[in-house]
Amino acid sequence: MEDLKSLHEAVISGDAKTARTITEKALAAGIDPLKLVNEAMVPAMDEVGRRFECNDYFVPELLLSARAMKSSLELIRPLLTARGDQPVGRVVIGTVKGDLHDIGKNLVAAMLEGGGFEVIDLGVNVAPEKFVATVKEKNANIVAMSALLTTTMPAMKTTIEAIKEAGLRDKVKVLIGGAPITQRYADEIGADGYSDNAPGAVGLAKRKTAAA
Ligand code: B12
Repeated sequence: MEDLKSLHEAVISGDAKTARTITEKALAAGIDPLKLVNEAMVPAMDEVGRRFECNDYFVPELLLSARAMKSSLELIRPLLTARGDQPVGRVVIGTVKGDLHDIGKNLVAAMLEGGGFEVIDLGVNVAPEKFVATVKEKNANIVAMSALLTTTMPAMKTTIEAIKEAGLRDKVKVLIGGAPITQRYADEIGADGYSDNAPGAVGLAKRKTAAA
């Protein structure tokens, strides 16, 4: 499909304007927004990551690609958030302390909203105390954490510990994700669930709230 290919290329080359224009055009033509995300944008960011690894790309290029991805996602996000009146559950989501990556987290947040959850998005670089305070304040039943750096993964463990110390561990299910995260790591730090993709995060959130 021509639009998918050009969107893929626009994200790789960090051309936000073109990425947005193609997205607009594709959505107007009735292309499934999820198809744009899963078949053009996510593979494009994978390619950007690969180029970064081989030193073909550096941080400025990453930023441009991330910006292109965001400008396109701005158009897609509202379409993923079809909703009923009663939220299925309330999720506090954020990228953990020290970590500024938010593309995957934003996708997960949008898909959770689309799945009928009320989502409180704390953004990036979220301290454990902030997660805890928001769970209390908003009476949330899910905490969703994202980490993209091996150096920030331990902040997930620290956050779970802070939730325990605040006496809230029985009240919330903790879901984690991000490129370096594995099921094994989730088990190791006592998280309730892990998924390597956004639709998987929604399934997980539904199962975990149903089981509560
Ligand atoms: C874009 C990008 C950036 C952008 C981020 C822009 C932004 N607004 O997010 C910028 C340029 C800012 C950046 C900076 C850095 N980055 Co960077 N970045 C990337 C890159 C290329 C893509 C990440 C991405 O967006 N992927 C696309 C999304 C859709 O995928 P995702 O995040 O994995 O999310 C999916 C799943 O994981 C899952 N998921 C995500 N969160 C959650 C949460 C839950 C609860 C669940 C269930 C699921 C889930 O669902 C998502 C959707 O499918 C990756 C390479 C890569 N391939 O991952 C490097 C990468 C993550 N960065 C890396 C590095 C080293 C850095 C820097 C340290 C570089 C530097 N020297 O300054 C800084 C760190 C800044 C900081 N403190 O955070 C390394 C990390 C290495 C490591 N082992 O830790 C990577 C892997 C590149 C590499 N191969 O070296 N980066």
